[in-house]
Amino acid sequence: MPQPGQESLWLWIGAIGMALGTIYFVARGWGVREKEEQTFFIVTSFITLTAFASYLSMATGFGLTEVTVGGRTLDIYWARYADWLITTPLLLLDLALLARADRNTIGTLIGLDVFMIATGLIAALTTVASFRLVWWGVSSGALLVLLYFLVGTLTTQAEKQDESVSSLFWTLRNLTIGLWVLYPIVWILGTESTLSFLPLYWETAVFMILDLSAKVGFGVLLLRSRSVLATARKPIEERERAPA
Ligand SMILES: *C/C=C(C)/C=C/C=C(C)/C=C/C1=C(C)CCCC1(C)C
Repeated sequence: MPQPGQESLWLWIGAIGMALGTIYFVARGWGVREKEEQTFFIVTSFITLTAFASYLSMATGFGLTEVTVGGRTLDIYWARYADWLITTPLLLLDLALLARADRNTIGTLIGLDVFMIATGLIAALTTVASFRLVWWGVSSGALLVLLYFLVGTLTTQAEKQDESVSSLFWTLRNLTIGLWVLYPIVWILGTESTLSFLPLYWETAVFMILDLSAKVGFGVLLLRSRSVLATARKPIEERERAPA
């Protein structure tokens, strides 16, 4: 099993950050009694808990493999993709619950997302340099379609919600778009594309900052206001009987 180099510093920081995020979300959610509100705390805690395990596995070398591309050996942290396969659908689920999205919208978003990460994993493990870029292109195409649904259908559904809910949705949606588009760019600049403008050390640092922002940062903003979460999940009829 290959062992992480200097970049393990960032992986340990990532693991600690995800652990602290999880503890914080669980602690905040502990006293919440309303089932509908609890959902947000449960989903969000599992996001950072999963990422914690992934970072720990990368820091300790389990999540690392080597791929030989055109005679060059690349260090590939495959555990990232296992993490993202679970955590990115959960992040979308949080957004969808906030927007009270219908089942087809949730299915489409999560389907595109799983397709994006799975094809990204193929890109990372493929041994022919040009095919790696082809898979990167396929995965990036899925990201663009996903963002199209996020900005279109999901936003339309969110705008039907109370003002406080739709404004929180707006903030989290923009944070998500802003951060998610950076992932394929870091990938292409980093070691995975074999271009290596960004050496593995710096690539690992940037992914760590992106991951902490997209998960812990996202969670802190989402779970900040209990009253907004209560409004977001209150049954529609109840809301109409007693307007907030
Ligand atoms: C918490 C982790 C998050 C929010 C991860 C998001 C990851 C992506 C949006 C990854 C996208 C990629 C492509 C669009 C192209 C291929 C390479 C990937 C997997 C980095």
